[in-house]
Amino acid sequence: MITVDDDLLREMYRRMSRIRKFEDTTKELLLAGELYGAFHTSTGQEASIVGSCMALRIDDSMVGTHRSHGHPIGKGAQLDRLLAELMGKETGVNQGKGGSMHLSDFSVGSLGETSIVGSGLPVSTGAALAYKMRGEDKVSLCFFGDGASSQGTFHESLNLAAIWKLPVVYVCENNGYGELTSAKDAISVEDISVRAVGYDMPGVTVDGQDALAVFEAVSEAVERARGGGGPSLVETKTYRFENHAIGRLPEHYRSAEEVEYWRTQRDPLVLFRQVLMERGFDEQQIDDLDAAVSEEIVAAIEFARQSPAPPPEAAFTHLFANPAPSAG
Ligand SMILES: Cc1ncc(C[n+]2csc(CCOP(=O)(O)OP(=O)(O)O)c2C)c(N)n1
Ligand SMILES: [Mg+2]
Repeated sequence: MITVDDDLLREMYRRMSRIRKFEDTTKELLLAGELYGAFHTSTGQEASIVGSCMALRIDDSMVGTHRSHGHPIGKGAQLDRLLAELMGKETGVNQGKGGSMHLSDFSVGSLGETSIVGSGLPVSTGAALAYKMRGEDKVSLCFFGDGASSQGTFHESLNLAAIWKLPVVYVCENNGYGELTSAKDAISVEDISVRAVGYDMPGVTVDGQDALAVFEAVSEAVERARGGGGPSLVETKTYRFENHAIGRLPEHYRSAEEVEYWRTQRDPLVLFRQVLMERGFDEQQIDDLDAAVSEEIVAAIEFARQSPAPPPEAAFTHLFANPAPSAG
């Protein structure tokens, strides 16, 4: 058993609260027309994110997915620069050029994410290879969905990581669906963690709504990776409370009862509140944590709104090749 002190418990709740309020805010701003594009929120998956990220050191790296506003926050990112990025502002973590699905924040070890499902797997495996070759004791963690676990990149990455005993932890966030398709119709196994057997690495399935259960499983995998024991696969069974992307696709593929069940009975923040109370925190202390996060959100919105858009010439910087048209 890993011991978790009060400071860690408090920080876990704070980070989950930051993700929940940040995502609720992005939904509100999107529907109000202040943000635009396809927004895949991680509401409902906070325990999986925070339990995993808090098992890492700040200098360990993490790679996210198309559903990754929450993952950098789980790793400790500032909300104001993240929101400014979603608004396409110059003060954003990627100077307004990344946006919702291409965020990175190296200051907290968030290596990045892309909209290509499964693309993070080889990136995180490559980061782990770099750490091993340089003799660094860092660990690389990769988040991906149940849908991504059937991509070729999943199998290629796990195979290489196992052969080379790379310091990488694969965290499959199984929220039961890939867009509108149920995992039951698309995935050959009930528990994705059993796929680890094919690559001779440990695989475990945990309750993804229980931050402590995730923290414990990922901490064990991180310790193994850092100690030279190679990669692991952790599957977190979770659920996204919102539609695949806000305001985009119809909801007919899941029943209202199912969504209601997860929202009311399996909300990771409500469940963690109970854990805190059992550990001696009182309601007021938890409300105070939420109130402080709300203030942070208000400040982040103000910061993002007030920030300037990038100047037009910024379109020609940060390119692999510079195709800027010549004046003549
Ligand atoms: C290579 C690729 N194929 C298909 C898509 C379209 N697409 C976007 S999200 C998604 C579902 C991914 O499901 P999962 O990996 O379970 O992640 P979740 O959205 O549930 O977090 C698909 C098929 C894509 N973006 N990239
Ligand atoms: Mg999924």
